[in-house]
Amino acid sequence: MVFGSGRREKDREKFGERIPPNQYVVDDWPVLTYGPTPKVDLDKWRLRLFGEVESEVELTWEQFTSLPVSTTDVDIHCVTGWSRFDNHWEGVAFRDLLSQVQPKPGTKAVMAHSYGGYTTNILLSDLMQDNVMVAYKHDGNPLEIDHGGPARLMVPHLYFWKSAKWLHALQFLPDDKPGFWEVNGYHIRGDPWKEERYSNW
Ligand SMILES: Nc1nc2c(c(=O)[nH]1)N[C@H]1C(S)=C(S)[C@@H](COP(=O)(O)O)O[C@H]1N2
Ligand SMILES: [Mo]
Repeated sequence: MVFGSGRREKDREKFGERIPPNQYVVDDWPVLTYGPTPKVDLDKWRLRLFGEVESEVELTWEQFTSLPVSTTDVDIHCVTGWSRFDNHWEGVAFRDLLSQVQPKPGTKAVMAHSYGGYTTNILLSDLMQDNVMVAYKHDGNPLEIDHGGPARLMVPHLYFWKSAKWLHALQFLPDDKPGFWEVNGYHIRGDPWKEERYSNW
């Protein structure tokens, strides 16, 4: 294996514009978790939609998986440098999840809350983009616990720390504010194409 800028330069030559600047391609799927991995039984699992919404909801696993199913094939990009091509995801599109609540006028951002306490902020306009979903299957199999099962947020056009594993709640906010890694020096938005890796504020 070639590490460092050599590998990044080679992959840029090989894959061209498909790969964001200064990333390299992996064939395996690294696990990146800060802290312990929470285990959530499906009968206790809930997805809470709260904050700046007309009325809050809490979905059970059965209710959540009864929502329309979407699939998408996308590349994912971790801020530590790896990109993984051609991931096949299955889950509930964020736009379809929004049919469950009515965000109040002026809602700008969402804080994703994970089981275990991890948080990350995403602009509502980013969540409304194509291919954003709460995913529960990857490459045809139920999402493995290390990769965020039962269900994780999946926002492929931003660095992958925005894709909260073990998703438990989406909190609608009047203004954007930093989550866990954003407080600790990561960029507030995290666009890999603009290399928004570290803090701009
Ligand atoms: N709850 C939670 N979600 C998380 C993380 C985490 O530590 N806890 N790590 C983030 C980071 S930095 C990345 S790169 C991806 C990694 O997902 P993976 O382990 O499935 O590759 O999950 C993101 N979501
Ligand atoms: Mo990451």
